[in-house]
Formats: sequence, structure tokens, C-alpha cells
Amino acid sequence: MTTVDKAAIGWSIAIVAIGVAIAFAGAGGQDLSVGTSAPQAAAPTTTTPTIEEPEAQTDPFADLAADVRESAPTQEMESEPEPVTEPVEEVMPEPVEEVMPEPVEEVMPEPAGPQTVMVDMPAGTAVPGCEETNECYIPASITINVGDTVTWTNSDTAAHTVTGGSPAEGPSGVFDSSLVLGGASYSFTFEEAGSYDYFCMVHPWMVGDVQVN
Ligand SMILES: [Cu+2]
Repeated sequence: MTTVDKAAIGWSIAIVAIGVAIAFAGAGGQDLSVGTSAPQAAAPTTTTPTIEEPEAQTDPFADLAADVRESAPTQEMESEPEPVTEPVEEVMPEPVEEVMPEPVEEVMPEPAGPQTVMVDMPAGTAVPGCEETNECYIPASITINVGDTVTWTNSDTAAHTVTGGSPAEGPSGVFDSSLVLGGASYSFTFEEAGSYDYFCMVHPWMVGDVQVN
């Protein structure tokens, strides 16, 4: 600023001196009137130096701009490596394994335990005739499973037997009730599969059979 002020003062002095010189040269005797007007006319010229003042003031800004330009490239150099960074591998989310509900094992209804099958020895079988309709044992033929039990009930007044075998071949020895009195019963559990014939040792016309699966 001080340099600018000095320059402005210097210019003003020079212009005033020139104006005075012109006034004296042109007007001659009218020195005062022209002398006073000369500075006014010269005043606009004084603005010329003032316009130049900003030029001097731009220097500091130019220096700053230069500094900025110098510093700018360094920042760019520093920022350039950033894009070069290796692309981050996208971490694929691991697919969530669907937890399949364990199939519930269907509990098959277990076949009922050993069964007991009833066979009746009806009244009147002590005399022949029931064999004609195969009703000396009712039912005369049954089918059961291994482990099942057959219970023969004597509904007759006479005693009968349930004897494994046949009238022709005799007792097999597998099972024999011996005499079953009227109202009594006999039970036998079959533990082996097979076909079992049986008969009444007292009344050989009485026959029946048990199929064991
Ligand atoms: Cu009998």
C-alpha cells in the first residue's frame, strides 16, 4: 500500500506540474483561472494510475494462485492411487441351508398283541350229525397268527376233547385237552406256524383245524 500511495502521489504531482505548465503556456496572464481548472481536467488522468493499482495488488493473489497450482498436482497425485486399489471382492452371502423338518416317522399301529380266538363246542355234538354241516366245532376252521391262543368252550352237557391229530392217524401229540366237561373250556397257544388238525377222542366225527400263520 505504501508503494501504491507513493506512486499515486508521484503521479498526482507530475500531473499537477504538467497542468500548471500548460496553464502558464496557454493562458499566459490568466494563470489563476486556468491553473485551478487544469487540475480538474487532469483529475481524470489521475484515475489512470489508480487503475494500475490493482495490477500491483494482483501479484499477491497471483502468488497465492501459483501456490495453489503447485499444491494441486500433489493432491491429485496422492488421490490417483485410490482408484487403483484392488476391487473389493464381493462377499457372497452364504446361502442359508434350509433346515428340512425331519419327517416324522409314522408310527404304524402295531398289530394288537396275541389274540384269543373262541371256538364253541355246541350242544348235541355227542351224537352224529354235526359233521354233516361241519359244525361240531364252531367255527370248525380258523386262521390265526403265531402267538395267538385258541380257547375252546364246551357248551354241551357231554364231555369232549380237543386233541391234535385226526381220527384216522390218531393224536399228534402237539396238544390235547383231555376231557373237557360241560361248561368248561380249554385253551392252547400256538407258537409255531403250520396247519393243525384236531378231533374229539370220544366222538370221532368231531373234527376241526387251526391254520397258524
Ligand atoms: Cu366229543
